[in-house]
Amino acid sequence: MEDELLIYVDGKFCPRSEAKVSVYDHGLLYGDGIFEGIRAYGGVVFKLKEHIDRLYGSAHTIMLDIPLTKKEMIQAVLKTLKKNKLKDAYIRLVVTRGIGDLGLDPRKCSKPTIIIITHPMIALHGTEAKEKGATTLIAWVKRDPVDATSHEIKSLNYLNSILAKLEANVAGVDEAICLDKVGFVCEGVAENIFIVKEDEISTPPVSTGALPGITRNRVMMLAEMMKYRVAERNITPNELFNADEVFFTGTAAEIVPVREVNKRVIGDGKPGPITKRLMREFNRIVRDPKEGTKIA
Ligand code: PXG
Repeated sequence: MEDELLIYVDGKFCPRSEAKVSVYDHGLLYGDGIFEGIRAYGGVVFKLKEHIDRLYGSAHTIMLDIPLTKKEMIQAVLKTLKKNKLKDAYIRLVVTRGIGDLGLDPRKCSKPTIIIITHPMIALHGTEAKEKGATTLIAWVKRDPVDATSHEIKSLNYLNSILAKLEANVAGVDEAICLDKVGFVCEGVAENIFIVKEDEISTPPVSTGALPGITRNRVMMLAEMMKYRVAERNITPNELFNADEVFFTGTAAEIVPVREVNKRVIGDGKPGPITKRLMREFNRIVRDPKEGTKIA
């Protein structure tokens, strides 16, 4: 089944084994490109318009003209899902600067490469992390600041996150947490982070270099609807260690409780009641056609 998946490359559908890009593509040579990770649940692509808006925002910042309108891009995503008969899927949308030469000047690239991969859903965090909570560490590598290759731009430069992930892997924990240059908590490697303390739910501001996550946004709205106090504010590592609850949010991760940070147990070491309530609510809304775009 997976070998038969069709991949969209520049308007054509190719079998997975034939879906290739040039070794002169600047996405490969220089990480010069952008992407989105999107999910479909039961035939509804969750927040597709928001992901497309963010993609075009990233493109605007890196001065990359995507040769499709937003509407055409949405149609291309839906068509790829339909071709593959997928209703529950992970979607990777990549736009690179395209084929150039060995110099980095983007003017050498005349046409962006557009890739849409759709895949049956894969779990980013195992069910054990979801049920019992993830173990984490604070990584040595600092999140790129907003005046550098910030993660606000969802670019193909993910080495900053990969360095943190490597450290988590080597230490045998589930996930890494990055701080900003000042030392405030920023985010996970591909997830935003929240803490709960005495009924206040807080998450770091985008000024720490965190991605303005689409899941983060929706979870903040959910928490407000549930009448919790919600704050976007700087969080210190000490506050993280002493939070009642900590959790990650992200497209692939959804909501994942955190039970340990650098061997400090969070709360009573189990997913907390507010995290569990938000997980239940989030699971309920993702299939709602009002929350996204229907495939059919
Ligand atoms: N921070 C970073 C650095 C991310 O890359 C998030 C936060 C969460 O944002 P959303 O909008 O998804 O709530 C991300 C998301 C992947 C993958 O396969 C990465 C992301 C999303 C989906 C898949 O690596 N990053």
